[in-house]
Amino acid sequence: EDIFNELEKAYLPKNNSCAVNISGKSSRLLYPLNEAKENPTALARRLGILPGGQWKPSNCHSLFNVAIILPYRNRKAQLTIFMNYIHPFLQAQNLDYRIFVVEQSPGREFNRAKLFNVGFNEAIKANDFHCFIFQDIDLIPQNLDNIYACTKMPRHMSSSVNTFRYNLPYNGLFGGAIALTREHFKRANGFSNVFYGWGGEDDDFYSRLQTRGLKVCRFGPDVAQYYMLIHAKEPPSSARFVNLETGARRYDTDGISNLEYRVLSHQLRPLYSWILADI
Ligand code: NGS
Repeated sequence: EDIFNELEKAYLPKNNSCAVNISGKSSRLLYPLNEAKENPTALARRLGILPGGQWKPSNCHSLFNVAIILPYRNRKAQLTIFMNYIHPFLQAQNLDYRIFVVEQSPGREFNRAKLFNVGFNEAIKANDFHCFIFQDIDLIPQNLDNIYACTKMPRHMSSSVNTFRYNLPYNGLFGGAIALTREHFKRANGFSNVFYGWGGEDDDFYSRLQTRGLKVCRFGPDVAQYYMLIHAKEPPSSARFVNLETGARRYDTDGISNLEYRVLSHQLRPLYSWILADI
């Protein structure tokens, strides 16, 4: 299929549009390894990144206006590796982007899905983003053809991960990294807010999309390749199956529509916008 026709453009500039770098070549991005850790300010300056992790090409009009939402807690080393890698990657794709890291305050178990909802809600206050990438920081995209922009259908971006030997474990997997337009996300009422602890929230979200008539797409396994950074596996939540089974009843009432949280802190850090939320 023609990827170009599948892309949902945020802007339609009359002239001087940025090239869309879908070249068929895999990425070879090399840069000093620990710069994001040792000196994030220097890295931001070198790459021309504005405070809060914002960037756009200066010599052409980007076709895509993208918010990248990363849920976070307690994985500092991975966060710096991710930042080191992702900025040059996104810049090579000529995107107009901003990165949001949404950290969950201490207390309850991690709620990845609700942090995505918070990130979405805060991002749309900040800018008129058209496209949203929701992704885990342990996933490093390996191919520049895997464009961090939205397709006409919601897209599962990480269908080919090294830990699964670059195979898709099951057809309904919609975890890891996904791309949706603002319209798609609103139509699904975002993610469920009730999935505390590991597992199931992505399966629930996939069902939401299906129920709303939103079919998903994937690029080929050679393009959708990711390398997963190693970490200890979380014990799965015991409530996840019950939450999944009862999920359909809550699609309209549990999500963006009833989202409640408190922003405890909001900082424009050199490589990303940091939001600390009590959820
Ligand atoms: C399923 C989980 C998903 C998870 C997927 C892959 O079993 O949330 O495994 O996980 N669903 C349930 O637990 C109901 S992974 O192997 O990548 O850690 O995304």
